[in-house]
Amino acid sequence: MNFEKYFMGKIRSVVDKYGVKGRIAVALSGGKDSMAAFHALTKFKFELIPFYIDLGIEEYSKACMEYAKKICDILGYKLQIIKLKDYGIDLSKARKKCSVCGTAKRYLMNKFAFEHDCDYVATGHNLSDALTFAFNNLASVNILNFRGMKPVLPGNKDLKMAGRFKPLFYLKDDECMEYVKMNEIPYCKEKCPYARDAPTIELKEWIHEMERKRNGIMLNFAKSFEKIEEMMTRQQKIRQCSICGYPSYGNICKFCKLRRKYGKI
Ligand code: Q46
Ligand code: ZN
Repeated sequence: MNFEKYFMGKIRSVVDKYGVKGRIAVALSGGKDSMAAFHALTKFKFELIPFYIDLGIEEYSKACMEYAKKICDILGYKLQIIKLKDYGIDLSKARKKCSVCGTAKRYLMNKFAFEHDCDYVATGHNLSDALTFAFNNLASVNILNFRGMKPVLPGNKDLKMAGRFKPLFYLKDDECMEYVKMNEIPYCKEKCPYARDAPTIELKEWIHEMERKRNGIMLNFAKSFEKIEEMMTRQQKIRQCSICGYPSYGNICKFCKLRRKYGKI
């Protein structure tokens, strides 16, 4: 089987298994994975709405946005842009930058998808990222964060919650890179200046090392984690945030708490 067929087959297996269809908001970060995901999704019969979240991180965010615009020009789409600054959040002033950034991205992706009447928001998370995230949580006894170890999570319109779709869930880092190269997809090679998460980089290397020794182990890990996620009877109730009305585990969602902290609510 040629590589393109193999790559598209992995995405199709997710689409078919979970019956993904309809309007999909595609979160572009400018990096190789989201660009690859977007490029591949254009070959399906979806209605795609690409968007970019400008995190306001110096030159890095500008460079990434240029690449996101470039791929949209190539594929004939208009890029929509959301600015974190408009919500009163300045990452340069945040102490735990990645944690604030992660909460904001999750929130804004969902909000964008919901407001644009999309069934899902698609992201570029691949198999290597998913496993690194899972092992990192295991290493910190953070079992609840297992939620998300699935390529598709259903939405809930009543809770203003769009579905989540990770088309590259069964594809490794190097496979995404190969797809990008084969299709001459432009992407931003710069790293976020706030990225300094050495332990997760080491974890990722360790996972890839295991894969070199035992081909297929990554896919098996992912399948096992997916089963555990399905079996976990985590009945943490999702409700609506009393301030913004979007999904929340508590009375007030994490994003509104952030905005409160930064004095915009
Ligand atoms: S979380 Fe942290 Fe990333 Fe946000 S602040 Fe940069 S490194 S971009 S995936
Ligand atoms: Zn809220």
